[in-house]
Amino acid sequence: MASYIRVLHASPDSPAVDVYANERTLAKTLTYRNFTEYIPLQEGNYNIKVSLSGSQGEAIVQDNMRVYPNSIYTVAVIGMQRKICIMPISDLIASVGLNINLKLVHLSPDTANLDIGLQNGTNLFKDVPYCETTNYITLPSGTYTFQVKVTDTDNVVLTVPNQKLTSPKVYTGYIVGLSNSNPPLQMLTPLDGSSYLNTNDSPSGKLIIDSKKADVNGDQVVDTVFLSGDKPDPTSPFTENLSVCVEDGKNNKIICTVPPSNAGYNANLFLGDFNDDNVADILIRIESGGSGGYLFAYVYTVLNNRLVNIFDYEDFNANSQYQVNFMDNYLVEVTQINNQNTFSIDLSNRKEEFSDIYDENGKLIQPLQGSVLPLGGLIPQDTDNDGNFELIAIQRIIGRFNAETLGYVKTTLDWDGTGFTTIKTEIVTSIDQF
Ligand SMILES: [Ca+2]
Ligand SMILES: [Ca+2]
Ligand SMILES: [Ca+2]
Ligand SMILES: [Ca+2]
Repeated sequence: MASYIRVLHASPDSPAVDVYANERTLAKTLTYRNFTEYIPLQEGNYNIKVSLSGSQGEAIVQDNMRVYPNSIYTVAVIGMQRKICIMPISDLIASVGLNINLKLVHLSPDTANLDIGLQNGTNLFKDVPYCETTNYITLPSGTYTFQVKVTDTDNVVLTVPNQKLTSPKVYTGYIVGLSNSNPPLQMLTPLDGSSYLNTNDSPSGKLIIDSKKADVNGDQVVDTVFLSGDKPDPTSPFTENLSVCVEDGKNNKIICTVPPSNAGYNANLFLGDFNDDNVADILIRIESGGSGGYLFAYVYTVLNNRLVNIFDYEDFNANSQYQVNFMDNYLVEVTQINNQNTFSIDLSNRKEEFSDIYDENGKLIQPLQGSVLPLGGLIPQDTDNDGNFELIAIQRIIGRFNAETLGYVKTTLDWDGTGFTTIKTEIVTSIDQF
């Protein structure tokens, strides 16, 4: 894939603008503090032109910009309207690693050089002048309160509380606004494109792991959904830093999201309608690997040009917990903790396997428990033949050790208008019964 570019409107007193790269529209009616999505652009020289929205395209500023191959840029429209200018910012990073990467850009035209640190006094960026982009620093995942001070003073000009930054992602903090007037100073911390875009051969380039086509935003034009990530060992099916992106078939704009659990094996996409609006949604399944055989799974739907999560395996697991007790006469009782529904499994055809835990009369020698494992499989199936998919969730029931499979909990989930609800829970003894 090519290079990517997005636009930030950071000119505090300017009204909405339109931004063009040669003939291509990058931004339409973009207002202060807002970003466009990243738009793919071929390498080359571009004339970047900014005009006030509704002004018939007359430029208020224009500048030339070289777009290098496999690059990612944020083009900021900065300065007061009478001195407006265009500032290309490279969002490319050499390697993402396991931590958060953060850089800072100072875009407040009436503010002196800045020091940016944490509330506990740790300084992160020192003496950053207006129009300067810092290098990336790394931080652990966490919720941060940033303090912005005028360099070498104790004058805190901005406190930015509760910034939840999660790894392994890349962020930029943009300081926008004015110190001495309105709009006030503010820090914007969007995700950088290098967290999820694929630029192929770039140092941070990600591989396409899977891609599928369907209309996912309901405009009748087929879109492309792709799952991209890194493959640290090319001979292994293990992938990490997975992200899912939708390329809008109509305008080639790309929206992406990073699933909370985004590393594992055999990651794949399935497109189909789950929430009954006759528009395909996106199911992502990633195997954990290891002996447990767990599955990380998410369903996303496109709503107002955003990827909205409508199924998260962690919520499913939290609501699908069971108690497993061996009972007399080779019976196992499986009780759903939430609602006390009880099922039983008959092991009388496997007496030999369990001869050491039962006496000759079939009485349990001592109390013994098994367990129901977290989600192990998630199958899209139109169980009621009405044209949309339900989800069949599979959890393995084990006895004394992981390899001792007693059966499976099969849960059928259906969309109820606002979320997935369980319409049926069954115990099956063979995997063929799915
Ligand atoms: Ca579409
Ligand atoms: Ca749908
Ligand atoms: Ca159905
Ligand atoms: Ca349904």
